Amino acid sequence: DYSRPHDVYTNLTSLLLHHPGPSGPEQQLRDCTLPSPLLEEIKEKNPLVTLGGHYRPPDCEPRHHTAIVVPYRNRQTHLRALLYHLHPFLQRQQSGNSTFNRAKLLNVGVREALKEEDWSCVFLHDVDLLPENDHNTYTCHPQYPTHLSVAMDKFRYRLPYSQYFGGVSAVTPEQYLKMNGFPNQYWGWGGEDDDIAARSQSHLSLVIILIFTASVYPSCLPPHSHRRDQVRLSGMKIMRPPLAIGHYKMIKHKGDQGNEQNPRRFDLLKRTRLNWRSDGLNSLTYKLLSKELEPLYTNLTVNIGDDP
Ligand code: NAG
Repeated sequence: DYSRPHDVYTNLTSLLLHHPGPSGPEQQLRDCTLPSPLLEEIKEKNPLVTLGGHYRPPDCEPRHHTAIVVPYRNRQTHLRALLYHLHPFLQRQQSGNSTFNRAKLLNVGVREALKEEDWSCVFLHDVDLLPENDHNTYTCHPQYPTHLSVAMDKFRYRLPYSQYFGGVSAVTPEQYLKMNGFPNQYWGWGGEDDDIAARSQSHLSLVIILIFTASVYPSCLPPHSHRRDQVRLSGMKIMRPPLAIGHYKMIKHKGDQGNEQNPRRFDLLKRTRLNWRSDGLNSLTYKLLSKELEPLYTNLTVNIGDDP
C-alpha cells in the first residue's frame, strides 16, 4: 500500500536539492552522526504499522499496493535509520486528500497542544499570513478572544467587515472551553471564522461581568492598547490591536484543491446560535495517526473523517 504517483517523488527531490534540511536530530541521523533509534522506539512511533511492516491507510482506499525490497547484510544501524524515516515518510504521502476543514483541525490542534503543556494562550494561525509589525504582541487578553490580523494587505490593510475573525486569532484555554471550541461541520472554504466569532460572543452575562473585572484590574490588559469593538447586537466583544499594528502580509496562492467554497456555509451560519453548544469541542472525534517533533515545529497527522 506504500505508493504515490511519480511526480510526488520528483517534487520532494527537487525540494530537498533547493533547501538542504536544517541541522536538527533528523539531519544528524541522516548524516550518521547520531546513533540509530531502537526498533522499539520506531515501533512506538508507528502504531499503525502491523507485523511484517505492513501499513494500510485507515481513512482511504489505497490506489496502489507496493512492497519495498531492501538488499541487506550486517547493517543494523542503517536499517534502523531507514525504517525510522521511511515509515512516517510513506504514511505522510498517503494522508488523505479529502475536503479541508480548518476549524476542526484547529480543534484537534488545541486539544493536542493542551495535552503537551498547560499553555496560557493558544494562537490560531493561518499558514499564509506573515506578521509585519513587531508591536503586535502574540499574547492573549485575559478575558476576551483576540483577533490580531485586523489589517491584511489583501484587504488593503483594513478589516473587510466589522465581525471578521479570520486569519490570526488567540484564545486562552478558558475562553476556548467557554465557547465550546470551534465548529466541526464546516468542510471547505468559508464561514468557519464567522461561526467562531459568533460563538465567542455568545456569553452575554459572562461578558458583562468580565468588563467589570477588566476595569478593576487594568494591569491585566496586554502590553499594547487593544481596542474593544462592538461586534454583535449581543454586546459581546472581541479584542483587537489598532489597525496600524495588526498588519499582515498574505503569501499569494491560488485556490486550494480540496478546499473549495462550502455552499452550505450560509445555512450553517444561520444555525450557529442553536448549534454551538452541541457542535464543537464536546463533539470532536478524530484519530491521531502520527506526531513528529521536527526541528522547527511539531507535525500532527490526523484522520478527521470526511464531509458527510
Ligand atoms: C467571508 C467568509 C469568511 C472569510 C472572509 C474573508 C463566508 C460566510 N465568510 O465572506 O469565511 O474569512 O470572507 O475572505 O463566506
